[in-house]
Amino acid sequence: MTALQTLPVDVDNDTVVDLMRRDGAVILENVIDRNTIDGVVAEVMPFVEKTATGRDDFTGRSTQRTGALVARSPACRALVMQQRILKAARGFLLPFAERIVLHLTQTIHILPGQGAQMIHRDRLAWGKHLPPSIEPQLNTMWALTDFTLDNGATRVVPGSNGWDWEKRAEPDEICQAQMSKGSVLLYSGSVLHSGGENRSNEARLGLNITYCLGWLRQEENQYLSCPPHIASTLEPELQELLGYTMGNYALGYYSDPEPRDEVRSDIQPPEGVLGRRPRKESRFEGV
Ligand SMILES: O=C(O)CCC(=O)C(=O)O
Ligand SMILES: [Fe+2]
Repeated sequence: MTALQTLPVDVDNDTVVDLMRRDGAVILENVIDRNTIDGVVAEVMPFVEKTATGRDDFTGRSTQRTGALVARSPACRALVMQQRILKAARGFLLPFAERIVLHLTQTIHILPGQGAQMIHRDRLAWGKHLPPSIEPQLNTMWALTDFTLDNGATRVVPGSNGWDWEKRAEPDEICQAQMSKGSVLLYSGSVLHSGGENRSNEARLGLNITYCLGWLRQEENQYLSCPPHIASTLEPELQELLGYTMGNYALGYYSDPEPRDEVRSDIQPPEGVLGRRPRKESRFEGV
């Protein structure tokens, strides 16, 4: 059985990327400090507490999944842009694209009594249409509580990123991402994994931030989850990760759907969001 490797945060990027290619997953230890974690938890918990539990066995009937975290939580924005992690994500994904984008943001709060999630590959979000040689996605699971064998630490099958699609994992091939609060599990879209069973009396809180190739459709619709009037207040790097810039020479342009100035000066924008929409002269400009 291949074990899941745990590395110090200052390890060189090639080692991280090589392990991602070999095992499909690796843990980086103590990437953020306790104060930063406390800040994230304080911002996300009010939303988590209002989130309904999952609707089926995959989303988890005793699991709360809470998204739109770029719009909702400035502290999460910093983690989306955490440079150590972005370097690993770019090293892993950029052989296959010009740029990466944010695929989803989601806290996963596994409550006591939640059984293990079914083992899966996240790249199935795009069906089986992408050739196996393309790595479409890199996930991060930030431990906002300790991740233990008992409280639902993510299950991972190291090396299964290279397996045939149909091959099943034997129980002794499944590892768990035991890690302390502040550490991060990196795992590819191709590796078999799942949420673990929570047999403890405490909830497990993970922050799943994932990145994908810039030419793929994002799992969480970032234009709706972080609409233009919020996106226009963010740093350029974050705007780019959301997808509010050209993905390539022709990818992602837009035209003003209500060209008021040029065509009908009598149409005025309604109050509210539309009135605050970024204009074409901003960096959101299309062609
Ligand atoms: O909660 C976890 O540890 C993993 C969840 C997961 O893999 C998923 O929902 O796709
Ligand atoms: Fe998953």
